[in-house]
Order: sequence, then C-alpha cells, then structure tokens
Amino acid sequence: MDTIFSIKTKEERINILIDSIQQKLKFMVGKDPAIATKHDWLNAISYAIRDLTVDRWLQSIRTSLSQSGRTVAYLSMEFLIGRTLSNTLLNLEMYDDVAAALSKMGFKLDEIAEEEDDPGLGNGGLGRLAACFLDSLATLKIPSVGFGIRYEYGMFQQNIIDGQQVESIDRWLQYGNAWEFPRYNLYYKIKFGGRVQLEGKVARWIETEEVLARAHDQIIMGYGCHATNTLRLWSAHATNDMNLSKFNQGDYSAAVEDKNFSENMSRVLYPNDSTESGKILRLGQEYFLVSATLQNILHFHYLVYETYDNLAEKIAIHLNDTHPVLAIPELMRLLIDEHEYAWQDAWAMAEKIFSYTNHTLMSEALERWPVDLLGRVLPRHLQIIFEINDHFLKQIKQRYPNDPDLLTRLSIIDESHGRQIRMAWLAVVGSYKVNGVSQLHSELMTKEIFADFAKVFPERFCNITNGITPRRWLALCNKPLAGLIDDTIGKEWRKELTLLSELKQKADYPLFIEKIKACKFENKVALATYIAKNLNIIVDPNALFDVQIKRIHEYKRQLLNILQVIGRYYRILQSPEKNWVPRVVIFAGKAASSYVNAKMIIQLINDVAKVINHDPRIKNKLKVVFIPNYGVSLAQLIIPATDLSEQISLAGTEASGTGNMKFALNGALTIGTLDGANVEIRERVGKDNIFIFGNTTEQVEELRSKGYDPRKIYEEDAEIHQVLNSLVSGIFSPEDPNRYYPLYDSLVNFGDHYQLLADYRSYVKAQDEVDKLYLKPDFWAQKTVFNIAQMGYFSSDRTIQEYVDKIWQVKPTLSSC
Ligand code: 26V
Repeated sequence: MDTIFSIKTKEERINILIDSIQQKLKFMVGKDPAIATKHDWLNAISYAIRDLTVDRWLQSIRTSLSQSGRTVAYLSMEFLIGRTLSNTLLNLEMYDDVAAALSKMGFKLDEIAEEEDDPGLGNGGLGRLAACFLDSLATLKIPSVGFGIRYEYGMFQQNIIDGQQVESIDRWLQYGNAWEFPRYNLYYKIKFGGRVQLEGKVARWIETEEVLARAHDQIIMGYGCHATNTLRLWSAHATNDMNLSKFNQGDYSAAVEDKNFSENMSRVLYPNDSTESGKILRLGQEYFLVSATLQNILHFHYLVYETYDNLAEKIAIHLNDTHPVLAIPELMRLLIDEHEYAWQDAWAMAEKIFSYTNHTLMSEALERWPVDLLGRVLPRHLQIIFEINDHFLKQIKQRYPNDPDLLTRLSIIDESHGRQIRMAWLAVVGSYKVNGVSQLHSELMTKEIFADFAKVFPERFCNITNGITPRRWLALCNKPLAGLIDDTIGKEWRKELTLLSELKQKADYPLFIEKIKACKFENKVALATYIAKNLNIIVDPNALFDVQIKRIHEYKRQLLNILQVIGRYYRILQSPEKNWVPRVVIFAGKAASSYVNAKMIIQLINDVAKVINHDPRIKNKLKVVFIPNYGVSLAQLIIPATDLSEQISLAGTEASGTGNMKFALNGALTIGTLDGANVEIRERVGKDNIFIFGNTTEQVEELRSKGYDPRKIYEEDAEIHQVLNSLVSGIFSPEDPNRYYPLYDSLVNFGDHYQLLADYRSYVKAQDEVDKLYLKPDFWAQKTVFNIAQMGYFSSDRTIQEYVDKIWQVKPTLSSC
C-alpha cells in the first residue's frame, strides 16, 4: 500500500483510496455500504489511512534498534492528542487526495473527520503539552515512546443546563478506536498491597493483589519525513487466577466484582481537583502506569542486550510532573529485588536515568501521599523511598553539618503534616535534571519551592520554555492562514517555524494585510456558524472576538474577565451614543467537578450572558457566549477565529500557558499579565504589539506582604463598587439573588486571594487600548502579522531540541527521508 505515495496521477490515487476504503468497510467494519453510518465510514477511512502509516512505523522501529543509541521514555498520566485522522492526513500530505476520494463517494471529509471522538485523556495544559511533544519527537526523529494510561473514560463531558455545568461520562471508545493496536500478548503483572518479608538481606514482597497491564499502541507520525513514534497506553485487566476461588465456590458475582475492581485501574481519568475522594485509586493508577512501563523497558532492554548494566546508556526516562515519580523506587525495586543488583549500583543507575518537569508552583497541586497510605498500597516502595531519603540526607549532612533545619526542609518525608511523602522532593532527589516550563516559572521554582534544592544541586535545574506543534496549531486548524503563508514564504515553516519571521517584511503591503484580514474573517464566520447552530446565539463576525478558553480556575481569573464585562455593560448603558467597538466575549472551559467556586464562575458567566444578550438597549455592542465542552477540537475551531487572547492569570501563578502561544500564532493579539510565557511572548513581539497590564510578580508579593486591602479598592472605585454590588443585587440571578454572594464575599471580605481588584483598573485601561486599536483595522492586522512572524521560538520542535541538548543527550535516528 506504500506504493500509493509513488503514484503520480491524482486520479489513480483517488481510485486506490476509494477501493481501499470500501474494502475496509466490508472486511474490518463488516457493514454493507447501504446501511453504514457516518461512524462506520469514519472507521473504514481510518483503517485505510492507518495502513499507509504502518510500513514507516515498522521501519522506524527497525532503524532505531539498529542504531542502538539512547531512547526517550516519556511517562505521562495524560496525553491530550486530539483527533488523529485529520492530523495523519496532514502528515502524509494526503488531505486533498482523500477529500477528493470522499467527495467522489458522496461525502465531505471535514464532516466525516468531525465524527471522530476526541480522546480526552488529559486535564489541560500538561496533557496537551505531552501530545505536542510526541508530534515534535517524531518529526525530529528522536527515538522515543510515550507511555500512559488508556482510560476507558476520559475527561468528563461538560453540559450546560440552566447555566450550570453538568458532567456526563466521556465514552470516547464507544465506537471503537481504529488507531490503536491492542497487544493482547504484551502484558505485565502489577502488584499491590501485601507485605514485605525479609529473607536475610533480600526483601520479598508477598501476599499481594495483582492486576494485569496490557499494551495498546498508537502510531505517532512525524511531519514531512518517514519517522514515526509510538504512544503506548496501558489498560487494566483482572488476572485469570485471581477470582478462581470465589468462582469455584459458586460466588460468580463476587468474582466479577473483583474483576471490576482490578479494571478500575484504567477506568477513568482523574480531574485535577485536589479532593480527597478516590485518592487511593489515583495512587494505584500512578503505580500502574509506572510499573507496567518499567517492566516493559527492562524486558525489552534485556532481550537486546542480555544485561541491565548499560541501562543508563540506552534509556532516558522523563517524568511529566510528579505523577509518574514512583518510577524511581520501582526501578530500584526491580533492579534490587528481581535482578539482584546491590542498592548502591541500582541507585547509581537511577541517578543517570530520570529527569523531571515541574508544571506548577501552586502548593495545592503539589502531590503528597500520607506515609501510612503509601505503605498500605506499596509497602516495598515505602521502604525504598525511606532508603533513598536516608542516603540523600546522609550526603547533605556531610556537606552541611551545622544546618539541621536544612535537613528537615530537604527531607522527602514531611514530618510536620502528619508524615507525608513529598513527591516533588523525591522527583528532584532522583532526577539528574529538573526543568521548569517558562523563564519566569523556572526562576520562581528555584527561588521558592525548590530554593533549598537549588542551593545544594545548582547544576540540576534548568529552564525549557514550552512550545506547541505548528502542524496541528496552524497547518491543520487554520487552513486559510496556512495557505496564505505558504503562498507568501513557502511551506517550510511547518518544520522550521522561525521562517515565519520573513512575514514581517510583508506587513507594509496593503494587499497582504487585506488577505490577513480575509483569513481572520473566514475563520470568524466558521465560529459564528458553530455558535448559531449549537447555541442559538447570533454573533456578528465583524465584532471583536475576545476569547478566554482554558480550565476554569480562580488563579486564571475568568472572574476578572466577566467583572470587566459587567463594567463595560454599565458603561454602554450610561453612554449608548459613544462609538463602542462591538465585542463578542467568548469563554470555554471545564471546572473540576468538585470545585465549587469554579462552577459558580461558569454559572455567573452564563447568567451575565443571558441578561446582556437579551438587553435590547445593548443591541450588538456586546455579546457573551459560553461554549460548552471545551477540548482540543473546539480549540482548533475557536483559536483561529480569535482577535483578542485573554491571558490574565495573577502574575506568578500560571507556570507557562500554551494557549497564549497558539493564539498569537493564529493572529490574535494578547491582553495579559506578566505571567508564565506571556513574558517571553512580549520579549519577542515587542511591547507595542501586546497589551500588558496588572501587577508584576514582585508587586503581587509586595502587596501580599504589606497587607492587601481589597475592601478599600471596593469602597474607593465607583465602577468596581457598582460591578461587585451587581453580584449581590440579583440583577444577574433574579430567581436567586444570593447566588453570587460567596464570590462577592471572597473578593471584598476574604482577601481576594488572586488580587482581581488590584488589577481591575489597569485591565480596563488595557481593554480601552484594545478598542482604540480595533478601530484601525489595518494597524490591528499589522500587529497580528508581527505576532505571527515572531512565534517561531514557540514551536515545540525548539522545545524538544532543548530537551535533547540539555537533558536527554539522545541522537536522532538516521532514517532516510
Ligand atoms: C494535578 C493533579 C492533582 C491530582 C489529580 C490529577 C492532577 C492532574 C494534574 C495536576 C497538575 C496539573 C499541572 C498542569 O497542568 N500544569 C500546567 O502545565 C502546562 C504545561 O506545562 C502549563 O502551560 C500551565 O501553565 C500549567 O498550569
């Protein structure tokens, strides 16, 4: 089937594709074309296209084995890869052929592609970053495998009912998954519970419960060359023998219950709300991923090298946040208990194998496990963690004999909070490199949470600013703009994004500016159509599309945005005659299911939308839209249609952000604080091409330490006063006037933790600047060109190259392309 790539005439290629799709429908899906559903066709097409990728995949694996360099194992509890069909067609450069084939068969490719369910195997930024990395790793031909969990249910589906978020199960696998290869004979036993018995010096972990981890592989295609990678996801299954005794006693249902329990291990993705419920299962999942992956790595390593002595020369294991950090004690356990290595030798290897990325400074998101809980689930690992801690603290004591406090602060075991294991500490102690995800974040990381570690291991810390893949986040999601860029500077930018800088020279050409505006307009029409069809709200594509899409969290300050919208509403009512720039303010994002305030913010947005959108005095000057069920595919629709990108977290709270990069790359201007990667975006686009407002990290800290008094601002600023009062006057919730009292209270009476009121004024001022510029469409468009042109740095290809150079020390395979 690879031959299709060498066939010159389009007609012939199209006929081969049609034939192949029809064969797949018949032999893989088992359906008659007369009764096949859209989903059946989607599966048939996906199988046909998948076939075109397999030879390259197998060849890549052969090549990397023959070159025997280091391989990267990227361990992540989350991979938000988005839809695969359209991305694969892009990578194979077959979009047009397949669209033509389908059109001959009476289908529209885009409609069929939209039938594919988004695998929602992640919460947000961290999971999407992992997916961008897979794309770049393949494109840069870095031998690597992504390891994760094949959750049966991904991130919940968000429905908005009466303005409120209502969750439902995400059955993303309900129509099957044409892209995965289940490896029925590739599985490992994962042990839990039990106890440790010492036999002389040898520890034996006995009386355990067991679950099987089975591999499912997906091909990850690189762009524009034949390199591919593998994403290996583990699913949990009951072992065959575990239910036997109950089964034999005739207790069939108890036996099935046990089976269900085991399979819960990969049942559902955990939302990142720091609640207590289900915590044990979450720990189980983390260990499940780690144990399956390490057994798999060691198993194949031994098959090739017949020793583990050279493990560190052949594998680099990267920990995406602390979620997979149990990989460190698991490697120790496998080497010591199962492969008879001495503790010191095993540790010497571990110290050369692991690296770790920190993605958040928020203390509530830093993982900690109570010692007794971990001891119950993983007694042997608890011992090993204590041994690692002793070994580490002994070294520190030698270096700093007179600083017992330092030892207490550095100890992996936190004795002050009811004996907890600080997983981030374990990650730092066991990794040879630790990185943050933006300059500012990395700096704060070494000044704040890891300050002591940075003192004892200064060479261990580095920064690698995040990036995004230009394939999905421009070539695929924004065909009009990608086409215009191709016509202007050629197609190479897909692999070398810094080439976009050539666009700067075009910013003075009126014709080019007209074309830029036309691209944006086309994308806005597409989004307006979606909003009309799905939400029954009519928005004018000529209005300024002002967008904040991301997880709903207090630190991201969607509340500040909606407060500013309320302020604007009042100002329009006050001076209706003014030349207001029509705006559509768009929100999307999920709140963790138990995060009460975040859910209240969603409801407030919807309540405010209801009032403003129906107020005849406002006409089309202001509209508010909340688009439900945000995910990768919706992002692909919304981002290209955006004029203004809202990146307004409190300075010092957003580690990097990656949405900010996607928007700028797609020709939106940013309004934002000096937080995360916004700082670096400003450095590159220049301060005149971005709207920066609000306090800096230093000012935030100063305000906090001096004593921040939000009530004073509330009392002194008339607009803020009016806006906040509207929350408790019932204007937006007449049926329940007290509904938003808790939000009001948290701002005015409970310290306004994220300092919304402190930044409100400068935010509104920046929004006024936005309006002024939007009234000069050519200037606006020119600034968007400067943004697009300067986004080269934020390609995840650059990010991955930095990981390769600074951390992994791995060579690309020398495959022919
Ligand atoms: C925490 C937890 C806690 C327990 C339950 C499951 C769970 C899942 C995720 C998290 C932490 C999420 C950290 C995260 O997503 N950080 C984001 O990482 C992005 C990529 O580096 C970065 O752009 C965002 O600024 C940062 O918030």
